[in-house]
Formats: sequence, C-alpha cells, structure tokens
Amino acid sequence: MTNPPPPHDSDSDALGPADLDDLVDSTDLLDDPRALRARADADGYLFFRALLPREAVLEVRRDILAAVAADGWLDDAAPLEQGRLDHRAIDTIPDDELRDDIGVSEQGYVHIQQVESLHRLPHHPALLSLYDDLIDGSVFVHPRHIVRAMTSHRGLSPTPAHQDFPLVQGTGATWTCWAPLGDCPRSLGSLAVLPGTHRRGYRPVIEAPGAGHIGAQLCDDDLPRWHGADFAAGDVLTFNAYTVHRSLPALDRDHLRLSMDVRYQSTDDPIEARALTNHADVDWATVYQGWGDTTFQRYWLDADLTIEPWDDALIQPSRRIC
Ligand SMILES: O=C(O)CCC(=O)C(=O)O
Repeated sequence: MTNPPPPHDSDSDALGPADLDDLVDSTDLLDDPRALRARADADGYLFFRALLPREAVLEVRRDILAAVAADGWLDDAAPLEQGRLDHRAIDTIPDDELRDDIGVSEQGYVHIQQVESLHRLPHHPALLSLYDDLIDGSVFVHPRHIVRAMTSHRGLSPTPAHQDFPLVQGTGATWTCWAPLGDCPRSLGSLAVLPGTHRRGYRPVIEAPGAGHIGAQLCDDDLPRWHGADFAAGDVLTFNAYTVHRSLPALDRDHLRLSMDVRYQSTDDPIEARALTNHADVDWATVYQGWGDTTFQRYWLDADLTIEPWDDALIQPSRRIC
C-alpha cells in the first residue's frame, strides 16, 4: 500500500495574482433565493459586485483612516482616502505590540474599533436581506467585527489558507461577509476562496504564520484553482465557515489594505461566547465612547441565544485528513 501524499503546507503554496480564476458574480441571483442557495451549497461562497452602496463603505473607510492617521501611520502628504503608509512610522511599532491578524498595534486597533460607522455597516439592509435568504431562522449579526488594516510592517504575513470554523466555532452554518473598505485590487492582498472546500466539513488544523496562526489541510482532491478578484468598494464576498480562504500576498507595500469581516448565523444555532465580545479585547463601554446613536450597542442582549464555551481542541494541530 502506498502512503497518501502529505497535506499541502498551505503557507508555502505560492499564489500570485495570475494563479486565480475570477470569483463568480451572483448579483443576477439576488432575486432568486432558491438559486442563490443552490450556488452557495455548490461553491461554498457567493460574490456580489456593488451589493453595498459605495458611499456607505467609503464613509467607514474615511472614519477608520482618520483613526489610523491620528496614530501617525499614514503619509500626511497624500490625501487621507488613499491610505498611503508612512513606512518609517509603521516600522517603529515593536513586534510584540503588533497585532499580526490586524496589521497595526494593540492600541491602534482599539481606536479602529471605536469607529461608530464600522458597527453600523454590517446591519445594512442589503446584507440582512442576503443572509435572510441564506440562513434558516432569524439572522443574527455577530458584533465581533474584524477590521484588517494590513500595513507593510515586517511582522506581517498573508492570511494563511484556513477555515473560519475553528476560530469562530458555534455552528458550521455561520457565514462570513468579507468586504473591502475601499477599492482593493489583488495587488493589495485581497481575499481568495477555494470553491467546494466546505463540503468536507471541519478540517483538523496545521500551524501557519499570519492571521489566526492556523492553516487548513489542503488535499489533492481539492479544486486546484482559487477564486479571487480586484474588489471595488461595495463588493461583498461571503463564504461558509468551512470554506477555505486566504489573502493574497500584498505586492503594493505603500498602501493600507482595509477590509472588514463579519459573521452571520441563525439565532436557532449555538454561538460561541467570544463572538459576543469585541475583537480589540476591550469592553464595550470603551468601544462606545463618543457614539451618537445607541441602535447597534449591545443589541444581542435582546436575542434568545444558546451560548457555548470556546473549544481549544479545534485549533490544536492534530490528525491528518489526507
Ligand atoms: O482579510 C484577511 O486577510 C482575512 C480574512 C478572513 O480570514 C476572514 O474573513 O475570515
């Protein structure tokens, strides 16, 4: 009997812009929930051009860039909206203060999380309507929104090929919404997905550098082609918790790659306790300082949720699946 080939090391798999097929645009299915679900079941992802109004996304971009600029990491000779980095300032962030899943320092990330418009956008009617079609039962928006403000800091690697399930837990029926906060071509390190990889369910993890520090085992029968895009502000990529995804290497080292990732699930399914906490690891009162509107503050207290504890075993490297 021959030994099965080892799982691919998801980090050493070089993946350049030319190795990608285009994400399939499902905008034409938005009025057809049955077809939308069929495609989501088949591919494990859906992509939409201009699902969100560009101006709503750019408002969040401006608000976050103002916070990043206040921390001194942007080149103030360039217009704010460009997000042009001040390399010298970025390089002064000590490695042990950098959040390598985010791209900036711990304290800088608190300032980003305090941006009020960031916590409003995930509740946009276009997103709620999409997830209403995709999810059985009432849609619950996790408040733990993640912002990637990926800089050129020496301590950063592209996000490795991984599944969200071991990091988000709760239910495999969770969907992630990945939306660039501004135009985000492949050269800025946008996101790519591996279609169909959700079908195998949870994959035991391998260690990997980059956000999350875990990778998914990729097998020879996984589809060999990644799907990606040059994203514009307003585009949305959504994928199932088991769909393998990664970021592309950032070839443009001069600009911030700004994006958000947000999770949606049914109130009928269990949710992991950390999903209700803030991603900057500060309490909500700190996040809400200076907000003008309370609509999206602590809204989950009104939801009837089944809250489960974190299971550390899901992020421990263990057996091989291929
Ligand atoms: O934006 C990234 O680099 C990572 C995003 C991600 O892993 C996610 O959306 O689950």
